Amino acid sequence: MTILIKGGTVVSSTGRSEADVLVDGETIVAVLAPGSTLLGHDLAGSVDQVIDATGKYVIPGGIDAHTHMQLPFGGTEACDTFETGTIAAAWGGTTSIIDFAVQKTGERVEDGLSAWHEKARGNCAVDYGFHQIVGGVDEHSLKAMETLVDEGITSYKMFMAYPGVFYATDDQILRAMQKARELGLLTMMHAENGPAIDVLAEQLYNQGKTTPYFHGIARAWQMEEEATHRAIMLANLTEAPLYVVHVSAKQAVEQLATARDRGQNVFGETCPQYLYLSLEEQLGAAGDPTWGDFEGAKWVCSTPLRSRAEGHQDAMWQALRTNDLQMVSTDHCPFCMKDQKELGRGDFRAIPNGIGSIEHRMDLLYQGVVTGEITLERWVELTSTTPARMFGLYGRKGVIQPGADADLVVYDPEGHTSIGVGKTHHMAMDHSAWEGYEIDGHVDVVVSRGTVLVADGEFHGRAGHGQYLKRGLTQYLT
Ligand code: DUC
Ligand code: ZN
Ligand code: ZN
Repeated sequence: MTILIKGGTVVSSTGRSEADVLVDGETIVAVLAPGSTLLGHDLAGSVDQVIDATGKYVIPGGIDAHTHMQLPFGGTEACDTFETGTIAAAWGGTTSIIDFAVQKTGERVEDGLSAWHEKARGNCAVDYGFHQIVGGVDEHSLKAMETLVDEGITSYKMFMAYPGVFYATDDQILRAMQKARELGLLTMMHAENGPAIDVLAEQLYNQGKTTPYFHGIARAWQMEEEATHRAIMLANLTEAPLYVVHVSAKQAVEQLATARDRGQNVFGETCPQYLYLSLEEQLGAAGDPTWGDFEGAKWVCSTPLRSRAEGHQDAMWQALRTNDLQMVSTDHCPFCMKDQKELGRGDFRAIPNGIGSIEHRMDLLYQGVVTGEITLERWVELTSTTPARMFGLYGRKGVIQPGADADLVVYDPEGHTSIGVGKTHHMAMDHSAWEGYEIDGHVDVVVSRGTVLVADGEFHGRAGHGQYLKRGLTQYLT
């Protein structure tokens, strides 16, 4: 099957140009100047399919490097399966995800990993890879880390939060980082001081402060800044590269920026929710007729939404411009209000943590181009090119060039996307965290390894098209 994407503006992380993209099978084989006769006088007439991209952008498929399909959490399980979550991803222009295989404390790393392969295999509509959550550091899990690189898993995650669930102590983190340094693994860190947060949360609860808003109060920015600093220091000592996930506090960014200025290999991502949503407007919401002052549960996630009055959202945009933060992932971890978030009615501590955004990341970030927060090129860099480089996929993913996988999105800057249930909602949640958001652009066509997944407002893909991505070592170190 050959496809010619014709007449569009090809956008990369470093520039844009008018060009036609020729796909043969699963691969991009040529990027041609418009009207080029290099491959014949009637290329359009000789291919199997022509996609007209006139007036539109052609970008490399999005890579969401932080998702949690079917994650068991908070007494329930994230409600998107690998099938529903990756179909929603495709609708939104994301053609690769990196999910987290989980080793819980007391389990073997190998068993956790094979359970995740079992969940994903044959069920994904787009390509998928794994990071490994190491939820219990002991001699056995440290030994098991040695096999990860061969499995194509070159990054692992630890938690400084969630005591009793995923929590790692400083001595465990130190030992894991030493091992990661030896193996070339990238350490991903959930940086919040979990034990201190649990004390604050209990105190608030005992004072009768039980609504979702207090989730954000308990998980104060000081808890994020402190843990980020501690992670950076442990990484500095061990010389292990560090990637801090879901950064939301401006003070945490300052810690990252200081370390980067020192030349340390320290990186950070933020997520759409920390760019647009806030403690005051969402966690404190009480307007939904069904949920009343429990409405804020829709937006309970960790790290939490932060106060707009304190300027965290503006600081996240700024950090994306200055490269103090390098990427935007979703931390897609969807729970329904009914039967899931509801578990925490009357006690914010029992609300499953997570927001679902996989379908809207490309659009929400594009809106940042429209409003002048980031450039068009930076949009591509934050959502595709850097994720590919950070997690060892670059060359194959994250770029439009001959030899790369034909993962391509035709994006219409004259189009429009109204986000909300019954409009663009293909995720499994019974609500949208982004209800009412309007985007001045539209994902028109999505191609994954040469197969058209989305076109003309219809899904043409299938569960099982997505393949497991064996990743190389990070390509982003300074
Ligand atoms: N944060 C969330 O919001 N959900 C899952 C785990 C996490 O760290
Ligand atoms: Zn986390
Ligand atoms: Zn996460």
